[in-house]
Amino acid sequence: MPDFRRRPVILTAITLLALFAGSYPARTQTLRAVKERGTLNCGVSQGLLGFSSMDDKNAWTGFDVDICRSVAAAIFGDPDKVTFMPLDAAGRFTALQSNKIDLLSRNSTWTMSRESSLGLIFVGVAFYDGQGFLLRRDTGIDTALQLGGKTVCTQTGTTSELNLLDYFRANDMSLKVLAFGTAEESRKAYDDRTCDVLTSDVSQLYAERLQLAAPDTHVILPEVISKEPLGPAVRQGDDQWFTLVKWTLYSLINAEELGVKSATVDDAVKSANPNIRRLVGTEGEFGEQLGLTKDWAARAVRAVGNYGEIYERNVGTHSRLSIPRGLNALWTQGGIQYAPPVR
Ligand SMILES: N[C@@H](CCC(=O)N[C@@H](CS)C(=O)NCC(=O)O)C(=O)O
Repeated sequence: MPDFRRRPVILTAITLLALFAGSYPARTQTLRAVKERGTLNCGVSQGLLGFSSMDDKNAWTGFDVDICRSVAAAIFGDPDKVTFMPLDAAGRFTALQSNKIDLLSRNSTWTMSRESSLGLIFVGVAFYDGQGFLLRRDTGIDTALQLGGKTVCTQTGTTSELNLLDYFRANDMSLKVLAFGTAEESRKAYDDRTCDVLTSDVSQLYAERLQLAAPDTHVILPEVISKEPLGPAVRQGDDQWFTLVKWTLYSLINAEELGVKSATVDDAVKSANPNIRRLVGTEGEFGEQLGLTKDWAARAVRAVGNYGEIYERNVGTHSRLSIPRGLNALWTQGGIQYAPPVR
């Protein structure tokens, strides 16, 4: 006689099995979808000089944009196979959660709650940043500790908004906060003196300052009040995609360390150095293990350059922003950019 009491147990087991079988492909679905679509959907900011903005030919350009392009080049051999989706701070994570984008590369800070409660995962740190304050030089203020009572502009849905309150509370200072939906709105409010101070990641303050009428009349105060490790993020649950994006970023950093540049990738293929050989695919099957071809990293570096080239071109000494490398120098050069080895 059948034991009906065991039925619920069996049914639960079957349901769990079906769920497991059904969810397994999720672990590899992003790369497949990107390949089928023929383009990478990449979320970027709406217009942040040096990081993601449109150039005079209406092409997306910048540091964050180049991260998107490097992934497209690793997959397709073509850095233009990217559909850029400009997103504001408040909408960027939902765009990733709802599959609108495959990758978020938008000056986003890696924090615990963005992973523990939003279902996202950061692949690494592309840019070590921190929060700062911008204000008019003629105020004569030279330390953030003199900002008590000021009106400060910031952007909603950002870590900047949260750190700002922490900093003023910790230093027992009052303030008035004006939080806007976009960077442009905050900048305008600062420009027309609705607020006295603009706060954001320091890299963004460099960018915003260039958009003001007389950039030299504004200063960035020396205090950096937070850690803002900015990096690309993906959805949790697709380990193959996470690994692919993470190692594409690391390949750019490793390429700089190994002296492999956009213009020298073809020579690197002939190198006798085993580290270079593994990076560019002359030795090993690292690309295949990612679901790509052996020259995945060579394609990425050929298309956008190594990490140092990307940095200098967009935000460093070869750019209008001219942000010193600082923490973003390689660990071998006094910074903390350090990529695990390709091996
Ligand atoms: N890194 C911070 C701040 C990111 C952020 O969105 N900052 C604004 C303030 S300037 C911005 O870059 N906006 C660019 C845009 O709206 O296009 C975070 O992840 O919350």
